[in-house]
Order: sequence, then C-alpha cells, then structure tokens
Amino acid sequence: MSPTATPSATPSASQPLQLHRRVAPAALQGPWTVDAIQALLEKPLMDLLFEAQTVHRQHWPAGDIELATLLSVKTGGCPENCGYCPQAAEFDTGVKAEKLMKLDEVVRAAQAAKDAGATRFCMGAAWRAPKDRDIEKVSALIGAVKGLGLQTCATLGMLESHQAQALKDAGLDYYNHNLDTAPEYYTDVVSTRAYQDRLDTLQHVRSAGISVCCGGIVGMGEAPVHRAGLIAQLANLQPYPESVPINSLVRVPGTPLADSEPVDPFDFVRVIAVARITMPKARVRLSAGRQQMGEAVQALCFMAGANSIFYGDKLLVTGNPDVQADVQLLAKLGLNGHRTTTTEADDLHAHAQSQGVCA
Ligand code: SAM
Ligand code: DTB
Ligand code: SF4
Repeated sequence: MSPTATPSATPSASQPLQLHRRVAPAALQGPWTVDAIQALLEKPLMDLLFEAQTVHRQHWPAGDIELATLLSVKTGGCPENCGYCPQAAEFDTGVKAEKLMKLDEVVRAAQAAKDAGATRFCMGAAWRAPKDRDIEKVSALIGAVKGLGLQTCATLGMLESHQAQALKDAGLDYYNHNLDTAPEYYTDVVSTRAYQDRLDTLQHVRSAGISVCCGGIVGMGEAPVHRAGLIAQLANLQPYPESVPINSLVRVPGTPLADSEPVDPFDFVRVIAVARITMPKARVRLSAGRQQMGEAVQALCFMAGANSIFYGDKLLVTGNPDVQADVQLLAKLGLNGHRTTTTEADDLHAHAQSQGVCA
C-alpha cells in the first residue's frame, strides 16, 4: 500500500520536523495518513507479515539483528509522572533514587556488554531534563564508551539545542526520546509535559546531527487508532528515525498503568510490521516486554521486520531475557547478532546494495 492510498485526515500532529541533514531519499517518504496505517494494521495477519518481510529484505540483510545493551546510569526519583514508568518519584514502585553512576562503573558495564556481543550501548537517566552540569558528566561517559568501539546512545529527557550539540561533540551517535503514543492519547498517560515538548527535543537532536531513536509503547490501554497515530507521527518525521524501539508495556506494580489489559501478542506483532513497512530503513527494535513474550511471539516479531533487541539481563530497572537465552534463541532462529560498528554498518549497507540485497 502506498502511504496516501486512503486519503483522509492527516495525523492530528504538530508540524513535521524540518530536515537538517543529508538523508537517503527513501527516508523522506510519506506522508502517511492515520487511516492508511490503520488499514495496514487491520490486514489479514499473514498478508501483513508477508508484506513486512518483503520490505525488510529489500532494505536489510536477512538475519541481521542488532544487539543494544541498556544501562540505567541515573536511576529513580524522576519528577515526571509518565503512567508507565517505575522511576517516577510519585509512584510507589520500590525503585530508589540513586546518583549518577561513576565513570569507571559505566566503562566496566560497557566493556562487559561489548564482550557479550553488543554493538550499541544506551545510557538512560531518570531526568525530566538534564542540567548543563549533568550534560558535562554524561559527555565524559559518552567519550569513554565510544572509546571502547561501541555505538553510543543516551536517553536523558528533554534537551535544549546547546545541550544536544554538546552531546554530539562528546561523540553521541543516537539519542533516544520516545513519542510513546498518539498525540491525542498522550495526556491520558503523562501530564507533566506536552507532546510538543517531545517533538521540540527531537528537533534539537536532529539539528545537532545526532541520529534519532524514537518509538513508543503498546499496551497502555490505547485504541487501535492511537497505535496508528503513533506510527504516523514517527513515519512522518522528516526524516523518520534511524531507530524505532517498539516497547510492550512492562506492567510494574505501583504505576498507574499496572492493571492495563495485556496486549494481544498478534496486535503487538502487527505494530512491528507496520513500523517496518512505513520506515523501511529504520532499525526497528523489539524492545521492552520480551521477558513476558515467549519465543514464538518474538520469532513473529523478527518475521515482521524487527532487527534489533535490547540485549542484557536488565532493561533500566526491570528484567530482560538473560544473555544465554537470547544467544540460544537467535541460534535456533538462524539469526545473527549484528557485530559491526557505525562505519562498518554503512559499508555493510553499501555492500548489500551492490549485491542487490537492499534498495
Ligand atoms: N527520562 C527519559 C525519558 O523519559 O525520555 C529517559 C528514560 S525513559 C525510562 C525511556 C523510555 O522507556 C520511555 O519513553 C518509555 O518509552 C520506556 N519505558 C519506560 N517504562 C516502561 C515500561 N514500564 N514499559 C515499557 N516501556 C517503558
Ligand atoms: C526504549 O524505548 N525502551 C527502553 C529504552 N528505550 C530506554 C527502556 C525500557 C524501560 C522498561 C522499564 C524499565 O526497566 O524501566
Ligand atoms: Fe522520568 Fe523518563 Fe520515567 Fe518519564 S519515562 S518518569 S521522564 S524516567
């Protein structure tokens, strides 16, 4: 289906981000209407999987799965009230507020992640927005992790443009900042900030020349139209994000969303498939919720075009499948951990193009 096959309401979003760097033309496709995306979500599952896998193989080497390891470098005590998050100070989840981790501890964790096969290391902080002195400290962490030969990613909350530039100068490759859901459902989930605040930070990240990692959460009580609305927001960013994490809500006791209806696994797979179809060159990451998912559903997610996972025994504060289980799962499915650096990834893509593996 073409992006505008069902012409109707454009996403009720704020204006798309402006383009500030050179990107491949295919990354500029769109706009996608919410209706067109909802029509994709409603396709017979086998047709949707076939379409997503076809798009996937046109753009990516089959079997290549990126392994990204997360570390919570500043845990808990967050002043925001995101209804899904165990790190919000106002929810009684048992997560204690901690200080920013020391450089040597972070380097040890990053080295261990690299030794286990990860290629990307993502540092998360439970901040609403970092102060300039926080940016200085995190910059030192980024420089050290990059020095190990890992791709660097950080998720620190809202950024101003000079802060994004400082992180870029420190060697940051990716910034994770999720839109989480459709704009019209956002106020049901968080009230301490607005959707436009998220878009503004994404704009600052993009303008600084940092690659964008932006996705959302499925299973927060949202309607199918909100899932379509989230994907429309992401796919209509100009350009769309290089990484798209799709999280299944981890229902943490003490959070307002703890009693949300569990998401139907096939509906989760559908969201992955539609992310793949609408953002063909993005790394679509099968993110939080894998511990609750089972191997067969994860395999369907890979079939639907997911080509990245969080790899390591912990997400930020909740659990993730252990490394051994993931190594075994990838082996059983005939998938390979992706073992290249940023530059090598570019070469790999160019090679794949020359072999006709991708467009
Ligand atoms: N404080 C920063 C922020 O909000 O951008 C960075 C950390 S925050 C924990 C990063 C992302 O984790 C959120 O945007 C959300 O998508 C995801 N997340 C948090 N809690 C989750 C949960 N219980 N289940 C699934 N995803 C979750
Ligand atoms: C993302 O989209 N998911 C990750 C990462 N980006 C930072 C976080 C998942 C958090 C799950 C709950 C927790 O452990 O805090
Ligand atoms: Fe804070 Fe981020 Fe959690 Fe929201 S998601 S409460 S901003 S750590």
